[in-house]
Amino acid sequence: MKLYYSPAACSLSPHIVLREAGLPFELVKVSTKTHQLADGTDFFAINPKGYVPALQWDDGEVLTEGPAIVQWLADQAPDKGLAPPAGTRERARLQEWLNFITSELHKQFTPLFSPAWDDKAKAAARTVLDKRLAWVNEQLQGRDYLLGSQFSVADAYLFTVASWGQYVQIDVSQWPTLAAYLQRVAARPAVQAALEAEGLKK
Ligand SMILES: N[C@@H](CCC(=O)N[C@@H](CS)C(=O)NCC(=O)O)C(=O)O
Repeated sequence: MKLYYSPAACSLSPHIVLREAGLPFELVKVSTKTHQLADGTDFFAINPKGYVPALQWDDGEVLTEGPAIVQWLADQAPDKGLAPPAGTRERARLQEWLNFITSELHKQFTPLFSPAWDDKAKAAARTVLDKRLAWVNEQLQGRDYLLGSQFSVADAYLFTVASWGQYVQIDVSQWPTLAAYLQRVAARPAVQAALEAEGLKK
């Protein structure tokens, strides 16, 4: 299968999950500005939504939406414990986190990266993000990962999104539990390998 990605974008989350799961995959880089692949292929022809991540199975069918992709990947490698079994209360907790990260964090960062939003809109997004990240910091107290002691796909997503703070002057060191958590996730070999492959290692 192929993962269409852009360096440091939200596609880093399924990229980490592919490596944590030990599944075979090919990375295909997409420019989120031109919506083209390196060889000039129009990305809209692959994913009409135009955004990454997109996962393409070997028969050509494409799955989009990060939270759906990471859960499907986790279910391909159940022994890795990247998602609790479907139908359990623990799986519902995982989905609660994925939905929170996608709607309350990921999409609040979007205005901060876009020249289309004015300063007032950006300031409002910052206020929401500060509140949400402070709440995440509290939730992580006494836990190694979002679901407890076991790393899950929600951690791959939170790590990806919270790491964007460095690009938009949101200093996560003001939330020490969250900052320590991000270091813990960053230290995982699969995360290091994904960062290296995307050219993000410092
Ligand atoms: N709802 C989508 C959003 C994906 C998304 O926002 N992708 C961004 C990068 S983080 C992107 O590719 N933006 C370029 C564009 O929308 O044209 C998901 O959760 O997967």
